Amino acid sequence: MTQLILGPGALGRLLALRLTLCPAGPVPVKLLGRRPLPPRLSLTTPAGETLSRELDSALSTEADLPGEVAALHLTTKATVAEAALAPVTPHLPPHTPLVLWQNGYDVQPRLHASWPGPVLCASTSEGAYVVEDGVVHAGRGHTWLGNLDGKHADLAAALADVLSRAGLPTTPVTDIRIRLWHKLAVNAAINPLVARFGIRNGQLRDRPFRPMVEAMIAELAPILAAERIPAPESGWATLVWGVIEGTANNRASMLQDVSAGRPTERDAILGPLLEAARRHGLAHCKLLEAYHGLNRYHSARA
Ligand code: KPL
Repeated sequence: MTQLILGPGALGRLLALRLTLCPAGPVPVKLLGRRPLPPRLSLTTPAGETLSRELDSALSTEADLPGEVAALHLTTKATVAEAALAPVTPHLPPHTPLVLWQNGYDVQPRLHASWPGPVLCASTSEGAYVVEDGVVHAGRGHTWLGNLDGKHADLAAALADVLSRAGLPTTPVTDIRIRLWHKLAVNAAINPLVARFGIRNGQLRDRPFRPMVEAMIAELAPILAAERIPAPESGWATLVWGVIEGTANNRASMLQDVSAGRPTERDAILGPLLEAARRHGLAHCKLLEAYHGLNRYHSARA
């Protein structure tokens, strides 16, 4: 059965190529996008090796879908996830499992409620970026996979096995909601700041940015507590500074979006925090509101 991947950005290409190149034998894959893809795509591994393969790809607007779909992996940005899904949905059996790979916590609860088949969410720390003819797998990470209600454990375990064998280590979990919120908290503390000031993640360790990160964490922590998201054992600050350290050389995704003039994922990352703050009657969230209020395409030099 085919793994259908909708969204040929860095993550979609990484999934498609890793599955195709699976050492235990190629996993059937079809990659869907809005624009035609080159017939051959290359994967540069973290060790610097480049492998290229022909991939089965198609336009997501066409009904040319495989008969038997193991799962539909939605790998677009959160900003376009539902629009990308709409033209494909009528051509799939309603029981098709859907796997959501988006950042933040915006489309996940909505599609969890509206998709007729099983829905899993993935949270990944794999690092990858698009190059013209493929993708660079820049940093190895880990992926967690689960259903927001802790259901479909067998499906999560089976898919985790397929991904792990293909070189993307994946663990099925029953607490994916908490893991998505943890990643959201890290993204909220890092991404708006680096996008606003046009800096790499590591520069947040220096003045004048360091106190800005601390102020963001101070604003986030009570909202997460009110939302009953348990803090990591070592605390939010340790989690955030650990990610900043580990990704010091990165240009974060929101900075890349801003630099390329694309809409940012501010609604998926800051939106749920602001919504939770309002719902729990928490006082004015000065920083979150200010960063959310910046233009959708705000300039890194604004
Ligand atoms: O996930 C990231 C992103 O760029 O969106 C971080 C963790 C901030 C790493 O760059």
